[in-house]
Amino acid sequence: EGGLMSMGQGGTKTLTRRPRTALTLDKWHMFWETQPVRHYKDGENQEQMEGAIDVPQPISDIKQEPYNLPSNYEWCVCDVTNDRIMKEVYALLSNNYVEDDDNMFRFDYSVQFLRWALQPPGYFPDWHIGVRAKASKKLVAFITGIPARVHVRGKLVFMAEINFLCIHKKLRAKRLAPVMIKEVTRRVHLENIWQATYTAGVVLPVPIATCQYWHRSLNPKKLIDVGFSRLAPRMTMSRTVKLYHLPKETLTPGFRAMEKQDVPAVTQLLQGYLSQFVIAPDFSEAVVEYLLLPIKNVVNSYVIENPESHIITDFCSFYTLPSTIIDSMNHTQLKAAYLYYNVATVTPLVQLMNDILIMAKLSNYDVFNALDIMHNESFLKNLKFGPGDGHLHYYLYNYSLSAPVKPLELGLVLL
Ligand code: MYA
Repeated sequence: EGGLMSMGQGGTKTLTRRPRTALTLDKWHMFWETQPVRHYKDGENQEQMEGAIDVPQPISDIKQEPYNLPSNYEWCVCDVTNDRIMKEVYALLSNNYVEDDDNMFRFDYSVQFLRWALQPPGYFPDWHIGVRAKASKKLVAFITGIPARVHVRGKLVFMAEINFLCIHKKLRAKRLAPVMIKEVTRRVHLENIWQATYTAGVVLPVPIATCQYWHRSLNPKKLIDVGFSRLAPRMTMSRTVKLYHLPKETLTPGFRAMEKQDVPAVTQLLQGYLSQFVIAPDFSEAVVEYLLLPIKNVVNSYVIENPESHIITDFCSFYTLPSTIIDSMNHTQLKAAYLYYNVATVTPLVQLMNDILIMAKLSNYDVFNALDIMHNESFLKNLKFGPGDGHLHYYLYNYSLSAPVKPLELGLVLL
């Protein structure tokens, strides 16, 4: 992968769980070859069946004991309500989770964020899986699942969303990941759920879609100082600062933070909007209340309430995911906002997104990130987002699509 910092308009780096080495399509996947996922040999152009690859087993046939780990390690459940355990999870992830190719930035999911992400309505505590060293009890690996109802081409599918797969740097390349994936799969099966979805920067068999991150500088000086982006050719710092300047107040009348009383209206907006996408979550009011009511430094959500009719016409949201700046003199953390779910029915989407940028700027975020999914393409260039250098691949486990999906057909955001 060449040209990390060489994108036209002052290239921007992306932390998108990217492959360290380019994987070729015919790479032999010792583990993935054995799994119910699509395989490259299935032929990309051939017409595929749509639906489950393997049929569900009777629950009584599912292995009752956990998979075997190497003898020095043991399974544990990570109780995310426990402060001491969350400190350990945070320490593992903040030191060993996803980095960019040049090892300049590493995701720094906060404890509060992890708690939010891991306890949606109906979550299963034993899908929060840790691996400890037997002797020292040190937490050395982690993987999580949460339940989700996802529409796939109009069909409602009960799934697990798998995330936060992390193995301590000292234990890499020892084939621990396949055991962890098999173990989370076993626990998901025990709940009679047979499909999963996940995103990764690595190319595995076989992405259903490949998306790109776009970045909108909010604090260009800091982004350039820490090497996240660079000054575009023929641009000075002061012209760059001016270019990304935003108003001090939002522009749309009726723009305000979402409140509990908005949950039914926001749920209706989301259900209406998301039904057009090939892959999209099925949001109940309970899930909307849980995932989208604002939590400081975790998730920000806004609505437009018509000043006369008091009808909620539009909705937008972002989540907070900072990155550690690994070796910087002046700064330790990059404060990033990630676009989450939006619905614009009356306000033009570009205007709504301009307002959310203003909110992020007012709250001191350094950068605003968005994928090219849903209708995001329609405002990215206009609002001075620049393409990042990383891709994010979306996957389904045990579900085959009859055709690959375009980013703009995706209505699902994974954290
Ligand atoms: S994506 C974020 C992943 N985490 C990171 O990138 C953090 C930094 N990296 C690490 O901690 C390690 O490098 C990890 C791999 C843990 C990623 N997804 O143990 P190994 C395959 C799936 O020797 P390590 C996220 O969290 C690889 O192709 N598979 O390797 C979503 C090879 O298999 P194969 C991956 O480097 C996770 C095998 O693992 C990934 O020590 C979704 C090598 O194992 C990856 N990101 O550890 C998980 N990376 O030989 C799948 C490598 O076949 C869920 N590999 O090529 C599936 C659905 C399960 C539920 C189903 C329910 C029905």
